Amino acid sequence: MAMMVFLATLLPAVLMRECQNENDCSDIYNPGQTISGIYSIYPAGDIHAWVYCQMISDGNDEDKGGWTVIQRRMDGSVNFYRPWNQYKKGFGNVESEYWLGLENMYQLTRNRKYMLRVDLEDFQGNKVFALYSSFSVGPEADGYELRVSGFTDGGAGDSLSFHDGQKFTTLDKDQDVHKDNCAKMRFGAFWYKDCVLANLNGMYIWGEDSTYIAIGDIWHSWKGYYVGMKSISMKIKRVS
Ligand SMILES: [Ca+2]
Repeated sequence: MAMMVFLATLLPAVLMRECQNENDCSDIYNPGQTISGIYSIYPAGDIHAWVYCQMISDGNDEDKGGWTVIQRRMDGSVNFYRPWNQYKKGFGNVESEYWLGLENMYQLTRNRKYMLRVDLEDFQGNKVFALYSSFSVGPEADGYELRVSGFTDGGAGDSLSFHDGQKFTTLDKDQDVHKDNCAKMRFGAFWYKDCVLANLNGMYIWGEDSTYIAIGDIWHSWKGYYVGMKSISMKIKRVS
């Protein structure tokens, strides 16, 4: 309770609710809450997490609803080159850049069906997205394996299906199929294969930089290996 009061003082614009029945932003949206902002959720029913809920978007009808943002980049303010325990539990600032955490993603998707939308924006203000009708993350015992399918193109092209079925790799935990550690080679952490078409947790390189291949927060099918995004959000919504 003291923490709630503290946060309410610190962030007057932040919306907060406290209810353990709310597993994700869909639960918060459905009763009629339509304002995007920071909310409290319980991915596993008992473990608490703060999250950004995108309630109304600038997209079309199928994009409306309670989207739970599981990853967000917008200004390079948070360092995403982090070890396994950080990617497991989550890190960053929920009001700006953050990673919700692999364990939370597993708990959310283990018993419920979700779609995934990846929104991208470049430094010229162009916006595209990629939609996947099915998204889940496996348990830690399986390396938090990514399962993603059912691509629909929103202008971004498909750079994520390549990573389907891969385990998560960080700088200190190599679970990719490359002989070396892809997280170290690409300065990120991801469901790398041999290594990457989508390096969404890569370095924030402020646009185009061809010094090293694919180290930025890139999405190959839209901008290639050398153009980092200005903003990214990975968000999930329950499929009824
Ligand atoms: Ca490897």
